[in-house]
Amino acid sequence: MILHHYPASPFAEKIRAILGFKNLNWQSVTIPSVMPKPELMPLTGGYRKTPVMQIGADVYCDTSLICDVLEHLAPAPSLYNQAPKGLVRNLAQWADTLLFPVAMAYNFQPAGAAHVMASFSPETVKVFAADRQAMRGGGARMHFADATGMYKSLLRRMSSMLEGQSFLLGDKPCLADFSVYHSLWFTRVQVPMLAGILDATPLVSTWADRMAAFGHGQSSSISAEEALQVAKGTTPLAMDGAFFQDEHGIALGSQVSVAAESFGTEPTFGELVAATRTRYTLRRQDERVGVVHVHFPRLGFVLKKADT
Ligand SMILES: N[C@@H](CCC(=O)N[C@@H](CS)C(=O)NCC(=O)O)C(=O)O
Repeated sequence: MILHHYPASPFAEKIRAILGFKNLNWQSVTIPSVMPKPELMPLTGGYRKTPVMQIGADVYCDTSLICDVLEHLAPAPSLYNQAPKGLVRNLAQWADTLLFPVAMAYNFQPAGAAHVMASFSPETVKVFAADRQAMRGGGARMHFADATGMYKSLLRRMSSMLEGQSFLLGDKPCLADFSVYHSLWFTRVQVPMLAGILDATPLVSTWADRMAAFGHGQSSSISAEEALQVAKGTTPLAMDGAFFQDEHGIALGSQVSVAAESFGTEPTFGELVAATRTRYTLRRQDERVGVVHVHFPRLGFVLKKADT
C-alpha cells in the first residue's frame, strides 16, 4: 500500500488516521501540493488531487474510494460501527463536501494563511494561490467571516451528537468520524492560533483528542521513482466478470475520460474496463509504469466518451 500525499493535506490526514485506526503498514511518497506533479501523472494520467493510493499497478483516486479499499483489505476494526451504513456514508460525504470548505475558508483567513505559508517564498505564495484559484474554477474562497459563523454552527451540531457517546454515531468510531476529523485536524495542528474556535465545544475537542490517538500506523518512506517501479513490475488486478452498470451508453472497451465534477477537474483518459455500481476503472499505459488501472468512485465524478 503506497500513499501519495503531503503532510499538510487534510484529506491525506483522513486516510493516515484510518491507517492508524486499522494499525496498518504502508509506504509513503511525498508529492507536491501544487501542479505540476510529474511523478504522479504516470500513475493517475491526469487526476491531481491528494491523496492517491497505489497498490501495485492499481491506482485509487478519491478518499471515499480509498476508504472502501482499506475496509475491504482490512475489515477489522471496521469503519462501520453499529450505525446504518447509509447514515455513516451520508454523514461522511456531508463532512467532506460541506464541513471541509467551511473549515478551510476559516483556516485560511489572513492569520492562518500567513502561518501556513510562513516558510514559502513570495513566488511560492503566488503559485499556491493561483493553483487553488484554478482548482476552484477561478472562483473566490468563501469570506472567512461567513465561514467562522458557519464553522461555529457545525461544531455545535457535532457537540450535540457527542452528548453521551464517545464518537459521532456511537461508542466506536466510524468513517464519518474520520471525515469530520480531517478538517478539524487542520485547524488544531496546522493553524493552532485559530484553534480557540473549538473552546466553546469541549466535547468536540476531547473527541478530536480521541481521534488523534489512533496515530498513523507504521509507514516507511519511498521515493516517487520507486513507486513508479513498483507499478511497472506489477500487473493490475483483473477486472473480468465485474458487474457492469451502464448509465451512459458507453460500452466497455471505449476510450473515455473521468474527471471530478468540481474542484480540480483535470481528466484522466483511458479505456473503460469496468463500471460497477460504485466505481469506474480505466486502463492506461505509460512508458514509466507500463499498464495501470486507475479507479474512481462514481459519486462526484463525471464519465465521458473521449473525442475520437
Ligand atoms: N474528494 C477528494 C478531495 C481531495 C482534495 O481536495 N484534496 C486536496 C488536499 S487536502 C487537494 O487535492 N488539494 C490540491 C492538491 O493537493 O493538489 C477526496 O476525497 O480525495
